This record gives sequence, C-alpha cells and structure tokens, in this order.
Amino acid sequence: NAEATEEISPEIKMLHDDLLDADIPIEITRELIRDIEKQYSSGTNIKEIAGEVLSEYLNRFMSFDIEFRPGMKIIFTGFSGAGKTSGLAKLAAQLVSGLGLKVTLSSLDDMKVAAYEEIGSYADILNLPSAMFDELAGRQKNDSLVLIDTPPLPVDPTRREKFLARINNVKPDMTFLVFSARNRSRDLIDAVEIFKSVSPDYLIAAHLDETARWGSIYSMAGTLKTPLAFMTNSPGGIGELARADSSEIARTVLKMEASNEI
Ligand SMILES: Nc1nc2c(ncn2[C@@H]2O[C@H](COP(=O)(O)OP(=O)(O)O)[C@@H](O)[C@H]2O)c(=O)[nH]1
Ligand SMILES: [Mg+2]
Repeated sequence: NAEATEEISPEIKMLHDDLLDADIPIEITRELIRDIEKQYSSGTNIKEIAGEVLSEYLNRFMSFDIEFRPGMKIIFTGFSGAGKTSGLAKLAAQLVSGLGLKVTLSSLDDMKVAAYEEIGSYADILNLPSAMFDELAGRQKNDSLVLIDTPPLPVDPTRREKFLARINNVKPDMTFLVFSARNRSRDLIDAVEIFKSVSPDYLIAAHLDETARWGSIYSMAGTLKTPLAFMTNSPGGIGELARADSSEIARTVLKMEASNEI
C-alpha cells in the first residue's frame, strides 16, 4: 500500500530528527527508524520502543566476556587526543585493584615529546613497572600483563604502513581502538579504513562527559562491526573505564530519564 508507506507520523518524524541531532549517521538512523516503525502503533510509547531498538542495535556488537590473562600484550590505538593514554592508565588501575593482575605499562610512542615520561608517571602513581616496548622485549616476565600505548594512528598512508609494521611486530593479544565521542560520526566513518587497518578487537568510547550527542558510538560499532567494550567520562588516568551499557547509551541519545533498573 503506497499511501500508507508515504504517511509518516509526527512522532516518527520527531524521533528521526532526534536521532540525527544526536549524531547518529543517516544510514543507521534509517535502519533504526524502520525497526521502530515495525513495533510502533498509536497507544504505545514511542520512546520506550526506540530505547529498546537502539539498545538492541548496540547489543549486537556488545561483548561481555573480555578475558584479561597474565602475559597478554594489549595495544591501545586511536587518533591523537582520543584518550588512549588515559584509558590505558584507567584499565591498569582496574586490572591491578580489581583482578589482582600484575601489570606493566609500556609505549611504542617515540614521536611525542615526553611520551615515555607520561607512561612513566602513570606507572609511578600506580606503583607499576614501565619501559619502552623495545626495551621490554626479552625481560618481560610471562606473569605480567603488558599494556602498550602507541603514537596517534597516522592518517598518512606511508606513515601508517610503518606504524602497522611496528604494531604487527608486537603480536598483540588484544587491540583496543579508542575514539572520542566528540568526534563527528561522519568523520569517524570517513576514517573507517584507517581504523580497520589495526584490526581492533574492541572499542573504547571516551570524552562522553563532553557531549550528550553519543551518535558516534553507533557509527563506530555499526560500521566497524566491532564491540564496544568500555566507556569513560573523566580526564587523565583517574576515573573509571566502565563496562559499556547499551541501555544507558540509548537513553542518553533519546534524552530519556536515567533508568531505575540496574
Ligand atoms: N573530559 C574528559 N577528558 C578526557 C577523557 N579521556 C581523556 N581525556 C583528556 O583528553 C586529553 C587527551 O587524552 P589522552 O589520553 O592523552 O589521549 P591520547 O592522545 O589518545 O593518548 C587529555 O587531556 C585527557 O585528560 C574523558 O573521558 N573525558
Ligand atoms: Mg597519548
């Protein structure tokens, strides 16, 4: 029935605009709206339905079984300023205090002035050993999990080639791709081939306190088909790397009241 498909209810139209305003990219917005329309009829609460659909969308890519084991090498990648170093420090603190693991902080960054001092000061604060990754080779004990910071993911293809060779050399057991929620969805989607080049296992969304438009989470998870592992909202290495919560993300995007459920 052509007439019926052309008819868009004002509620659906408003929701569509809200999703775009939250920086969910147009193609994902359309997909979400299609799913919402299937379940929506007059008398039902459109926001509740939208909340479930948005949350389900992310659940397809969520992962709750990340295993941290002694001896693992875990790489943090991402663009400049994304929150790699802060995220690494937050995870280190949690692995030590929460799981009682031995953790070593390391860095592949030989470009940024004071990159090593940065890792070194976090190591001091957390009372953990630290070393540049090249110095670590050979003397790494298998009982320590190594978190490895990296220089910003190069946009330039030639520089990226060299960067990827160094990453591959590490033979990481796990790769986190950190992105800032302040980045525009469209810019992140434009960089999707660059992100894919590091074969990330999990995503970390940072800077969530600095914007209420969390659409970039949908663009990253949906375009890369990679699970969002953690989300974080505090500067520096202090604060929590929280387990990603699809329902909280959906509610924030939809500007809904915080859920009372745990
Ligand atoms: N407000 C806020 N600031 C953050 C967050 N994550 C990182 N930062 C800050 O953003 C800046 C860049 O973070 P950093 O971890 O150095 O990014 P890197 O370049 O990817 O290593 C620093 O000033 C951090 O303190 C966050 O979740 N919220
Ligand atoms: Mg850094």
